[in-house]
Amino acid sequence: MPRTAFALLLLVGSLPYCQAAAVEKSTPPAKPNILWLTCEDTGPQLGCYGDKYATTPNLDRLAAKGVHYRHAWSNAPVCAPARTTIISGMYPTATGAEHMRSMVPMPTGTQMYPQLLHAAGYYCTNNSKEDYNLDKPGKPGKVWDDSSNKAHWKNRAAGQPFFAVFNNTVTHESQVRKRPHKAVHDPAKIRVRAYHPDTPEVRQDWAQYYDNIATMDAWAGRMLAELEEAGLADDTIVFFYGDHGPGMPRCKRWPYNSGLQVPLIVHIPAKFAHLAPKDYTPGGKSDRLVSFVDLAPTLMSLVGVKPPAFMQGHAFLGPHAAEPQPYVYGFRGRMDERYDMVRTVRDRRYVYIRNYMPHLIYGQHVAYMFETPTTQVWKRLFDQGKLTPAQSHFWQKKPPEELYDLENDPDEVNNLAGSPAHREILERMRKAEQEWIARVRDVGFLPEPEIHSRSEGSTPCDIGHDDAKYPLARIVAAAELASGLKADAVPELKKALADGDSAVRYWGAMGLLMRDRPAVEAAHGELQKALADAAPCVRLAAASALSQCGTQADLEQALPVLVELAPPGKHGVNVSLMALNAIEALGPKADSALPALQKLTKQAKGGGRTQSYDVRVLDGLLGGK
Ligand SMILES: [Ca+2]
Repeated sequence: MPRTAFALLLLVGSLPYCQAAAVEKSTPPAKPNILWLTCEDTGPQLGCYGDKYATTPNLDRLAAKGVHYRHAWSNAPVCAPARTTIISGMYPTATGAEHMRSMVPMPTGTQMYPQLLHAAGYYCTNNSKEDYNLDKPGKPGKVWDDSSNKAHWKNRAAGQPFFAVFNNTVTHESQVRKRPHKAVHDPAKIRVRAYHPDTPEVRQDWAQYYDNIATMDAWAGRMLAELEEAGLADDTIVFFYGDHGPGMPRCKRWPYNSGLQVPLIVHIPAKFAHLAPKDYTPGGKSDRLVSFVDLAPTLMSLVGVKPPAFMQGHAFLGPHAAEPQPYVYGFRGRMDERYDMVRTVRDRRYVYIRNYMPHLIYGQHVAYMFETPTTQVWKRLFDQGKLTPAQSHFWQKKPPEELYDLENDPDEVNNLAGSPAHREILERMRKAEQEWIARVRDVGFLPEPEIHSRSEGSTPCDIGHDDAKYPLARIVAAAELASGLKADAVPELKKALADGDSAVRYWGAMGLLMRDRPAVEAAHGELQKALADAAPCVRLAAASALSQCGTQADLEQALPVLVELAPPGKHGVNVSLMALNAIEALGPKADSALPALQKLTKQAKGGGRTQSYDVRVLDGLLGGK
């Protein structure tokens, strides 16, 4: 060793601590560890968000040294599609993964973000909920080094940077209604939302929700202490967020702000100040609009990797941070056993909602949601006619469009879609929604069975980008026409039934169903012809229209078509589920079909991630018969 180098080594070795630190500073900064603390079903009901009723000292302390986002959205108001958005960095409406507990392959040429973190040298763990509607590519271990209830950053190799997710479940919907429970937060002091009735059940559920948040907060405190005790707090960027809005009806599962707004706190230690945005100040608030689709690109940016082009969100931290965006987006597809289709856009002040199935009430009977006392008492009071208009809204059919001013109406009960004073805002946000659909190539305009059948041998996202296989503009136009509910659209809807594309024909039949008997009578011949359509979804929509809105003779002709589509072994579980829903919508008019359905009880089991959704509808249909 040359003498000078040896001398330098001796010198460095004997430097006092502060000078050694100065030497370290001149070397490129190490990669940050990243810790995500997440929890179930939690909106921004934390002290740091101004909620004085909440007991969240640990998260408030984290927010006091970090930044919290005032307008963070989960994109989806329910677990699986929300988590699917995060893992892929893409909208599930684009990947065909929007429906609850469905399963589709990842688009060609894409990866789940932990795979990209691996490539950047990270040890990646998930403890432990996944719930992705996308197949994990490769063998076990390819996406996560460990994804289990044992997964922990402690198991990484010496010196390896880590990315670790911990998901707390104590705040889950199922725990809000768990009884017996003695409320710690005083139910008398709850702010009852304008859409909920003020009853003891509603107050108890909300109080329990806040109790669970306090328990979760203590857990977050322990997770942060563990990091501190390991001497890693200065080397670790911490995120905290909820996976979608509160586990209460009209919060969870609905793409209002009440279902999509989540708390998001980020703490960047001083060592990584260069990764923080310019306006980052300890204890600061950010007005930037961010959503789950932005998380994967933000992670890429934080570890120094340019977000890949397939990711549809925008990094909001690190060297690859994009400019703030004017809107965030939300959606709702099938929730458990019930179909629906909604798209949502918000800016800092307004929420715009487009309902593509306005003929269905908001509060369809999702069995799991009806286990919550609030849901039960709310429906009972509606049936008894004891609710105000704002409280009744949830149990009625939807308008095609909704617009809410979050500044003046935070509970979103005063629909401004018809307000002349808000016309320009409505048009601007409607345009933003339509541009988003076109930009990401939203494949949700296909009925769910066709998302799968059209993409056989490929992926829904891939075919979604192929105009020959998915003529998006024509299909969206048909859906807009159908669900816009304009009475003069009937001739166009009749024409749609003769279209070469089955999804256009489907929306044609749906549009007639949505307009009830006069439209069904006007298109009687076309609908009868559609009962023999080659596409099961078109037969289903036409049979629904004729059986629900037609004459007794129409019912007798159409009901057997629905019964034929009902066995899950015949056209797949999604067609079966749609057929069972259509039969159920007929009420007592479908009684003659019940013996045939009785035979299905042995076949129905959904299978895979759809679990027993078909069984739930069948049980409802056959209940007591
Ligand atoms: Ca959840």
